[in-house]
Amino acid sequence: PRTTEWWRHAAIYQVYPRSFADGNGDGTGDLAGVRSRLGYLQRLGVEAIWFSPWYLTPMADAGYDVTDFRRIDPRFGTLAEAEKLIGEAHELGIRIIVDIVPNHVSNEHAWFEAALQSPPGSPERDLFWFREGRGEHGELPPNEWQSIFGGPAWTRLPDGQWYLHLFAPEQPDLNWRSPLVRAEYEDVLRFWFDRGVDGIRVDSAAMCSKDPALPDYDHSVFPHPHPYVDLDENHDIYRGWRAVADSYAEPRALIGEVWLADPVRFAHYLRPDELHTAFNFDFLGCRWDAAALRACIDQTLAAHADVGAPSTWVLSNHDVTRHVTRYGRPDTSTAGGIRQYNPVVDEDLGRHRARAAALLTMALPGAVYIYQGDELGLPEAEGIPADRRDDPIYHRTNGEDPGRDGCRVPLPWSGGQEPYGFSPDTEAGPWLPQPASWAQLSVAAQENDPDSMLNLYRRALALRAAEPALGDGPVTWLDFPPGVLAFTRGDDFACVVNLSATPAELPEHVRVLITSHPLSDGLLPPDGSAWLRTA
Ligand code: TEU
Repeated sequence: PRTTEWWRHAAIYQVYPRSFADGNGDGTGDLAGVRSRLGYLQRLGVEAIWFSPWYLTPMADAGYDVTDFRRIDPRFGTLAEAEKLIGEAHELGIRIIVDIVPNHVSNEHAWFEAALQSPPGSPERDLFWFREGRGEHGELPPNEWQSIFGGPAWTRLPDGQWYLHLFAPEQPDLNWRSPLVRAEYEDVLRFWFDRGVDGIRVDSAAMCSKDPALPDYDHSVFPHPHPYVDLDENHDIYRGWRAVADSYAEPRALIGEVWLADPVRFAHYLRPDELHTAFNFDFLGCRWDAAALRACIDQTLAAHADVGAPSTWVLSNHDVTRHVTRYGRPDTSTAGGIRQYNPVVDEDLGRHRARAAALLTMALPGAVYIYQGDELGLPEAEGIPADRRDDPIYHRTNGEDPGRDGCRVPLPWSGGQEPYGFSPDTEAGPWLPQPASWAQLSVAAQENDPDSMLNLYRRALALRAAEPALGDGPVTWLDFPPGVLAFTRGDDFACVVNLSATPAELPEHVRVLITSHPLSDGLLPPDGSAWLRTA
């Protein structure tokens, strides 16, 4: 069923502005590029677009280091263009979600520049986490916390104080105990809601509050991999944001990036006075295995039922290895996880499974997310030379972790070689190199192939939008042989996903609505899925 609470059932497309489409030929994606392809997104059948940050940024962490939330980065365009884009998308029936980053700002943000100019103990420094170091001369960091990107989570200033950054040194963490920080972000939300934005994706939502004692944690006692994750104080922040969102006549949604393994603590963020939905990273990281997926789906639905929130299903994003590559690991026991570490990958197997996974995610209850390029069946781009890599994770781990550039390569639209229509023909190449093999994966190459991934997504999204049983609502599991996931939605819709190694029989007297692969003698092939009309 579909209601005005669009976040409960929408098909949401993530645009990573730097790599979607380049309108001015400088090799970097921009809002002009997106505006010229809104028709493509409408034709695909998406109901909302989530933009990764488009704000003024030095690009130390690809835009997640924000200098000013009220300005569009000149690489992407202007505020006027963003407002036009919002209007044009609404004209096409597409909602807009912007990405807000509360945990930190850029080290070039006015607040941090003021803090650097101010003495220890000043109010300017109180907006962040500045501390004296340990050791005889304060030469050791205030605690042993490690940055998620590698290395210590502290950087020392010439005046001897250290400041906290859970991510890159260019991303100083904000002190959310400060009323100034809370007031500013609630005003930023109003700034975008006032401009017609329909939703906010909340970056690193479980990490904003810290125990002011900044203690080292005994990990045998405190289970979180990162000690600073998920303190109850976070919830106060989002109760304030929820009050802002609920003050608008048109429904505005708060969508949390909540990296929490504990489903109950995860669901706490989705209580009726907090965030509306959150990304389901358990499902994203789940290996391609029927029992594992079934357990993950059941756990997700139970946790969400407890707080009355809609679930969400996502397979890829700008932080993880693309799922065509993750699912392409022949050993399914390693076919989950969020980033690959040079395993053997069978790309065709991965794409085969990704087709089945697309129908699975679109049939499950709740909202479904599509990362740009999922609809083309793009794999992780391999072999990006070190001097072209941009991700601080790669650089801070000296390549130990290949980082996230491989899932951020500019999309292939047409043509037989770089820039594959991503940019108008100019001498400026795309900001990351595109693989030679991507010619046959481009939009143009798939446009008229009825069996392409692109047309599978188009057909499935159109069916999903037209099927009253899909979107929000219950799911009932059917008993099938091991390795086969099957469930019904509403009175007469079923989805069957065959993760076993042998063809699977479908129920009697059904009409097949769509399959990820042709049936063979009426049987569903291994790694295949189908939607059925049952009555
Ligand atoms: O990601 C938060 C986050 O924790 C991820 O970085 C994740 O832990 C990691 O990438 C996978 O191991 C958000 C954004 O999605 C990410 O792009 C930013 O780099 C990060 O916050 C800092 O803003």
